[in-house]
Amino acid sequence: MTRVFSGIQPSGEMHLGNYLGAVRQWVIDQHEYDSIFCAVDLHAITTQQDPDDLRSKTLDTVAGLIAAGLDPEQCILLVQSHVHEHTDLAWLLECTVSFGELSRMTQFKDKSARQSGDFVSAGLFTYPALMAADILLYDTDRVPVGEDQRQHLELARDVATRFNSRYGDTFVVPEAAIPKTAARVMDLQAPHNKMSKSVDSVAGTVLVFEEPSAIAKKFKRAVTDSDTEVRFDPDEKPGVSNLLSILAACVGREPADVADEYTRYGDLKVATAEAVLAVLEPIQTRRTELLADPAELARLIEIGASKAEELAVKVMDRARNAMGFLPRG
Ligand code: AQP
Repeated sequence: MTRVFSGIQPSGEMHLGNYLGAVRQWVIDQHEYDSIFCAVDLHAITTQQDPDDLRSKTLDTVAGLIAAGLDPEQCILLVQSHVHEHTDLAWLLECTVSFGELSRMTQFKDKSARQSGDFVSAGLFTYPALMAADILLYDTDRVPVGEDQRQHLELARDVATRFNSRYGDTFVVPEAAIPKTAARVMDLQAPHNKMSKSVDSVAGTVLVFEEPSAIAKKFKRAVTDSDTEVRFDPDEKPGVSNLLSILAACVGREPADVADEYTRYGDLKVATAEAVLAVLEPIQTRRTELLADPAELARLIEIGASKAEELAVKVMDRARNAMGFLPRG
């Protein structure tokens, strides 16, 4: 059966881009494929995290994923740091990827430029090797991600192919699965930038678990342009096109078709906010219930770690043997 793997960083609160670009597809995939989803806390520490904050955000992220529809009976849902094979394999892959390849990653260039002060962690630079390890560790065929992860996915494929040709067939070479609509949800205040946890743009970022009235207000204030025509044209009209993409993704239609129904920006903003809230409100209710029972959440997290570990150990052994490490007596 096709194996699916994907992850989300608990470096901040889940936003609409995470949900429409990735998590929503995961909820569908768990019913069709053998699926593994992960709160990638080891990725989160590539930028500095407060320890208490990281703990609570990791728990929040898992609760958020279950509230969004992931069923721990139907998929494996784990916290990355609970399965140490992720970091074990990452080192082997760091030695299989080149400095030049990592230097070309646009996310590293963007994120390192945004770091305050001079400190840029080495982990931020080598992060794509850890991401490749996450994926390759589970013999993954399909990786549902937003458009921003395409380059990292290509790198994971290159690393797998290189490893297989140097050391013999070891890893499955994965494919990206990127949604047709809302693959790159943009910041409502800066529609040339993607909506992101790590960018400080409160008014431009719609959080999945934010108060409905605050969400409606953010859409009302979304940046459009000085023109008045509602048309899907991401290059010329990024703000309006972003609203159309979000609306289309929420109602299951194409952005260009949805555009035909609006002549005024104000109406488009109201309709988009309503469509988003219709999708988010049931998720918000479920999450409140889940967070009220931390013991149950801890139990589900432990089950996910055990199931994932069982799979990871086998692939890790295969990779170690292929590379020539001496087995323990
Ligand atoms: N704006 C987005 N539109 C569509 N998909 C998105 N994803 C992220 N942003 C968008 C997808 O969500 C999944 C989890 O990604 P992440 O945890 O890396 O999310 P982030 O919000 O992008 O977090 P950061 O810290 O701000 O990360 P950077 O700036 O490093 O990307 C992924 O499948 C991602 O594609």
